[in-house]
Amino acid sequence: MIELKYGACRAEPRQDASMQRFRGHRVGQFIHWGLYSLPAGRWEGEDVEFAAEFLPRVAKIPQRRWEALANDFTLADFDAGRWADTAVALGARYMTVTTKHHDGFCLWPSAHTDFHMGNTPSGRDVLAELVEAYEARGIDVFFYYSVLDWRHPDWRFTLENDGDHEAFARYLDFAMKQLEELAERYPSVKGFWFDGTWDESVKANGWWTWEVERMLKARIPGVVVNSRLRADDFGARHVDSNGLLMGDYESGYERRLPEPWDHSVAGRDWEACMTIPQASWGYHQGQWAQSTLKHPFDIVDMIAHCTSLGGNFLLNFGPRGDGSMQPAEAAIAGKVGEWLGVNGEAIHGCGFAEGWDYPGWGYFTRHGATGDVFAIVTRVPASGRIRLQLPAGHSLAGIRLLGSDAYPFKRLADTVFEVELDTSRAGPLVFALDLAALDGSASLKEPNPDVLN
Ligand code: H76
Repeated sequence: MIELKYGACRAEPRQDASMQRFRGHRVGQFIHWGLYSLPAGRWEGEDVEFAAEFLPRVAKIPQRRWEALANDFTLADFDAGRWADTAVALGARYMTVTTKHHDGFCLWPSAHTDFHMGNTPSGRDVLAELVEAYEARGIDVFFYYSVLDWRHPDWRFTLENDGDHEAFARYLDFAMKQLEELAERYPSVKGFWFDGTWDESVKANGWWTWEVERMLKARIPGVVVNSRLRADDFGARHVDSNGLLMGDYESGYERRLPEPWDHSVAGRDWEACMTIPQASWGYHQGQWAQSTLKHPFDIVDMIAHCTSLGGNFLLNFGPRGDGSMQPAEAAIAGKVGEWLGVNGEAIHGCGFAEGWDYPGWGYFTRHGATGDVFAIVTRVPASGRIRLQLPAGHSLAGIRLLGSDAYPFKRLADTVFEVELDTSRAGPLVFALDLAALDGSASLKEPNPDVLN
């Protein structure tokens, strides 16, 4: 073990009530909303085919013109309750909102900058409105905060000289004050999702990331912090120089998921975040983004995929500049939520099913260590049938199709069963397995010689 001052705070996953609550959520709603939602990927009549929230950098927009967008941020059609309703429709249990993205614009009236929602025509504290609306519906609220800040004069990507060090020290002080302010103004926040921490400047200041985690945890009991915040004494990120996870859960899965057979990820808490279009987090009005929206059942597949490996799935929404949700995204939320309404018992509160091999046709999930096991069928085999290969010592007493009733199945061997799928039903089928102990010859599973290498 290397001696670290600013490494991981613990070796094992947190087991306190706040962490268990977060872990049980499994489905969250991510929201990217800021000045970039107004131009929505188009500048001077041209679509800029890149993530909409990067528009000021990619289109090299002069700072004054970007800031002038604040005058048009009138909230003509913003209603926090309607956003929260889409989260309810989705079946989300938590919501993570961009309090400040890379352009530095803040959704709350920060005392530490003028560049915030309080200085737009409405002057409203939309963050307070969101916290209230979501919590009123029983949905936990998390804050996204970008440490990277393109606007702040003291931000540095690298630290080349004394001037850079001094400036960046002032920047870190500013960001710390903003975070203290968020914790103080919105004490019911359940966690923080840090971004923009990959630059050399932040990596050279691991102490600050450690201090942020400590400060937030001192002020907000139970608060949950993502690994992306953190760097250690040597600039190692997410995982410290001793291989221990920093923060409370691994947040590196962005627009990608672990391989479904990679059971090694199940030993940690983690979360994947995902866009609905191919590659924009902020609302992008162009065909480039709008032609790539994911099918709701492919999103369901990803939710099941994450749950089966003990991870949460954070699905992003990009509301429009006037404050309204994109109708297409709201419709997708409704479709995913319809599926969760029937099948949510295989997702919420569920996780990795120890001892169950990845089945190829979908995923196994389990409620707790000993609760129900579910088979979620996201890829119907050409035969229209799936094989259920049970761990050694188990037998199958029955199966139940969620949203329906007991379902027929066939025994092929002691621990192998076959199910002919009803392919007339829309969306992935889920079976709850009624397991029984295998009598007598409870066999040890033999190693497969083909995979011994
Ligand atoms: C790069 C980058 C950022 N990280 C994602 C979660 C979005 O916020 C994107 O802009």
